[in-house]
Amino acid sequence: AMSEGEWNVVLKAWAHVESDPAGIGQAVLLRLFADHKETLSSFPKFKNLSPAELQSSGDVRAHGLIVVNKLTEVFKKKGEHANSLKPLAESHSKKHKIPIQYFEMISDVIVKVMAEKIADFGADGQAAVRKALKVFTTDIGIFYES
Ligand code: MNH
Repeated sequence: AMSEGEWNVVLKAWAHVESDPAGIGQAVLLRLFADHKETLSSFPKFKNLSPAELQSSGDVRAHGLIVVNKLTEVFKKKGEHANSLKPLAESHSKKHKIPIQYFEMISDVIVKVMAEKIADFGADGQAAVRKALKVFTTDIGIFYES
């Protein structure tokens, strides 16, 4: 579990993401599709787009915003997030059929993109965000199995 202090470090770094949620969300999805091509097949809306079409797609940007906004909601709960994660786990396991490993991949990508976009995202900030995303993924995984 995460301490109050660790959550506060996460929220401080995440405030940079909240200042450009669509831009960062878009960058995260584009990086996910570039670095882990298999993840693209999970998106009926995107799987037939070329790399150039993905880059300029307003739909990709809109979905990036949805992803970031959900993480913002979850992180602000500082671990008391079961009510947010249960429906998310249910849709991703049963409807979208997303392997839980893909959540580990997007977590790595989120930290990478944040490190590139945020000037003062130091080792402690990175470690806290990495840990928060691990808690998030682990707790989703629990609902996947139940
Ligand atoms: Mn995901 C839809 C949040 C990771 C594939 N995702 C949604 C929705 C939210 C969301 C919110 C809309 C409501 C719903 O369907 O439940 N998703 C997230 C978050 C993460 C995430 C916060 C992790 C961070 N999602 C992933 C990963 C994949 C994925 C990883 C696949 C590689 N998500 C989807 C697909 C949809 C979706 C597919 C449905 C998109 C659509 O057709 O509109």
